[in-house]
Amino acid sequence: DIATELITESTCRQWSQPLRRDKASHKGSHGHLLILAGSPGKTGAALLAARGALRSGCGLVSLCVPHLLNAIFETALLEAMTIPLRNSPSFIGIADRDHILEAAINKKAIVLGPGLGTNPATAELVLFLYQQLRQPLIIDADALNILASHPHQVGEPAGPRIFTPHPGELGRLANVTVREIQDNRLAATRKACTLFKRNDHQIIVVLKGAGTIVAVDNGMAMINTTGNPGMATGGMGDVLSGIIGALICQGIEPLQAAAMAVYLHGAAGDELLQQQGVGYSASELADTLPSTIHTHI
Ligand code: NPW
Ligand code: AMP
Ligand code: MG
Repeated sequence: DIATELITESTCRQWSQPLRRDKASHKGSHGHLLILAGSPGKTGAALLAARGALRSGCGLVSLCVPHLLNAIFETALLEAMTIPLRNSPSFIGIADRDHILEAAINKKAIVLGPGLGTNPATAELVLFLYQQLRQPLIIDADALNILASHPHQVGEPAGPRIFTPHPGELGRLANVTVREIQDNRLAATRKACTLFKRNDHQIIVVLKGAGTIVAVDNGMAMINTTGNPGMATGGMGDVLSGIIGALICQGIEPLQAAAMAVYLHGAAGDELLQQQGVGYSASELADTLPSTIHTHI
């Protein structure tokens, strides 16, 4: 039968060796993450992804931002760098492609989608980057919606692809109802991996929600054991995308990074629930990650 495992503290510890820091390590030793996210009204999503990444130990974080929004990003997050894109004031689009490809050169992973918007020029860019980027790409939110609305234009990926849908987003991608997904979350996640499989590059799907599932295109799937309904609030998924990116940047393989990220994300939520009850925020969850990682890993 096909393997299904639980994601627990002990499984995560088996993968954690790359997180142990050499005494003389420097910021360049822990990877540089590129985030393409945020649009007017949804700058928070990009900031939360960056915060999730920084709080899980990423060496450097850079955000590609439409130039009108640059001051917001630079003021809101001191530790992340920004790359203001010149072609359109308020969205990231295909006209920025050369600038983005250049920015991607020294990055170890790329997060694409939180709060990105679905402008047609943005859609063209997402479809282009899906095929071009060789690094692991974490595809979330509006990037998922864009792929869902252009199924015949989704080409061959040039590197590993990690999809992080909630059931609503997976429903759009797979053209099925949320009910059908929730009735058999494991099968829906496994099937989603095959939907996008085009070549040897790994396809990983993370189906979020209570009991998050992480599946890979060879049939292997894992079920998370952490998390609670206090996490059902805006911005939580945006933080997760940043954690996955940060763990890949620090040298963990994409599949393990996805599984470890959902475990730590849920464990941070569990700690906050215990300390203060429901009502903790996504940015608080990000800020809890250092102690969560210290405790569990
Ligand atoms: P319903 O309502 O139950 O029928 P959307 P979004 C379903 C950004 N954000 N189980 C749900 O179905 C994001 O990054 C920005 C079952 C509903 O139809 C995105 O870019 C923030 N169903 C953008 O906003 C903070 C579930 O999915 C639909 C489910 C839109 O993202 C907030 C809702 O999903 C946000 O992160 C579950 N567990 N979860 C910011 N501060 O900038 C969801 N559904 O329409 O994709 O909208 O997820 O809010
Ligand atoms: P998003 O909908 O993209 O903001 O993602 C929500 C995040 O919160 C995902 O990581 C979910 O797994 C998590 N989450 C939401 N509701 C629950 C729940 N009831 N139990 C556990 N985790 C949840
Ligand atoms: Mg989301």
